[in-house]
Amino acid sequence: MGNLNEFFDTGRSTLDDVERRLDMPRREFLQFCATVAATLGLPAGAEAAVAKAVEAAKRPSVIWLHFQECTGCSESLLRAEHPTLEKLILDVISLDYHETLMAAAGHQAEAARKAAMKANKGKYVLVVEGAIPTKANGIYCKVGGQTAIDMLKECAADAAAVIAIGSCASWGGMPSTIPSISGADSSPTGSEGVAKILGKPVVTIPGCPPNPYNFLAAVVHFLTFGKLPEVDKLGRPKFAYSRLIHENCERRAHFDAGRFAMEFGDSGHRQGYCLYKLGCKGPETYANCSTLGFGDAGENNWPVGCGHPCIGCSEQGVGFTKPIHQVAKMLNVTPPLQYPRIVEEQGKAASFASAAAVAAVAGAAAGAAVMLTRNLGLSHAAEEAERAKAASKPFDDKAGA
Ligand code: FSX
Ligand code: SF4
Ligand code: F3S
Repeated sequence: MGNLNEFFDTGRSTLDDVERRLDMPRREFLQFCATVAATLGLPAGAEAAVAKAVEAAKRPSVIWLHFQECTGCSESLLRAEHPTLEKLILDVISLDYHETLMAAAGHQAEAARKAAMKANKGKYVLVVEGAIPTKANGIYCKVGGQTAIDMLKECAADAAAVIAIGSCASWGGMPSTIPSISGADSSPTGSEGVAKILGKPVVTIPGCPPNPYNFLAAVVHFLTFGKLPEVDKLGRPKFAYSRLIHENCERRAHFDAGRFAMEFGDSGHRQGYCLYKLGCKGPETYANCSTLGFGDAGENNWPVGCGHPCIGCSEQGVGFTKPIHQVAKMLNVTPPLQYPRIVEEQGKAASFASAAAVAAVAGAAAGAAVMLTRNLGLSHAAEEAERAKAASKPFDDKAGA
């Protein structure tokens, strides 16, 4: 994949143009550029370069395919409200084929796809949403009489770049779940991700649905630097997927102190304690949900922020595979940036002094491992204490309210 800037066709230039084109105040536009720059992990001041690139962008042609999925990826892109992500995405790319959004249907839609592929041969970006069924020669998903396998191969052949959006397209996602019946060794339709079908790596933006800013940031990176962002071995952009959710979770201090919600609705849950004991998969899931949030609905707008354990929807082998009640595997044990408060109403929190002493003597990672073991042990004790308390006393419904 070379420098794709050469494929863009029209020149556009000023902030006034953008304001008019998007019907969006320049302040909102600049705020959006700052958000994208921050998502990409660019240094302070980089929003100016992003703004310049989006202002002047020559829109790449995008062909967007849908296979086995729920259309949540497209929905998440089109449901952000402030600034209007939908306007921006439709402004920075030329969406030439998208089954859900296009007005055309049937033969007309197929003709539009073929025309876009021909007109932009070797230059278009192929975005794939949904898994590809492979059993029985792929007959479980057909569009216009063509199997998903064939359509994907046909469209990828002349694409300049391929992006798999969502967990389904990235690694099979929910459709690839193996049913828990005896003898089952694959999903009913043998669903696979895009890279597996094409036999080559592609950029993946997993999540069910993925955060729309991660997709948009990848596209804006492309516009700003003329290439897609750096990815890990699974094709995931490093700016979004290089850290565990657990590393930046707002409930992390509770985890480190051994303060856990034991049941949905208990006092710990109401006080915002860590959801590890409820099966949160943040410790084994790589994504930026805990720093980026979803949509534009304000604070805490991500699963854990709303009180639901992360199910690891972006992580192959975790999401849709491990049951929600199963506690997460601790992938790496790092010391927290700061230790939590010492005195708490519930549980037996570790003291700052003991935590710091262990970490200092045993070395940071080893110290954290000791604290982790200790706190998980303490949480069991706290759990027992809470159950005993609940058994002898009626539940206080106002706790933590
Ligand atoms: Fe749905 Fe997309 Fe999940 Fe899959 O998102 S939100 S089932 S990742 O392909 O439409
Ligand atoms: Fe957050 Fe989940 Fe980690 Fe607890 S286990 S700190 S809720 S990511
Ligand atoms: Fe999915 Fe977990 Fe993020 S469930 S949306 S990876 S918090």
